[in-house]
Amino acid sequence: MTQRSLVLLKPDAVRRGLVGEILGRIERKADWSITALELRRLAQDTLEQHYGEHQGKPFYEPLMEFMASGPSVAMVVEGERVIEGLRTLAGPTDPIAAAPGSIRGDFGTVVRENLIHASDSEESAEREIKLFFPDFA
Ligand code: IDP
Ligand code: MG
Repeated sequence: MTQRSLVLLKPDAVRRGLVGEILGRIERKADWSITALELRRLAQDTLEQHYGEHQGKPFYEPLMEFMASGPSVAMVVEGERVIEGLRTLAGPTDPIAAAPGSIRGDFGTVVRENLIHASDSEESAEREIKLFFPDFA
């Protein structure tokens, strides 16, 4: 089942020089491809739309501040079961609970700075791809 997902390598991943490492893990999955890729500082309104579901939660404001603290890498990944596959590759939200071998489990310690975002459903993926890459077919 071919799917697509919107992935963000968050500002901590860029700052810590982990982009190549994380991209490599995504690239090495059989039959997956990166079909759009850009390093950019995410605009406030883009972030508000992206994380709208979390508005009002205690972690929302610090999350917005963190996500605006430096450039991120935004990309579209396409291929066999990428939605579930990327969530597995990333590991659960809390990096301390994430298994070693996962991106968050290998490189993260605090929940906010957990290195990567990956779409959690096909519906989210379509919405997020439109938001981050409006010209993408
Ligand atoms: P996800 O990224 O695994 O889908 P979400 O629950 O959608 O996790 O939360 C979005 C992002 O908000 C997380 O990736 C993390 O950066 C941050 N976050 C979520 N829960 C907390 C928390 O309890 N404390 C601090 N930051 C949080
Ligand atoms: Mg989420």
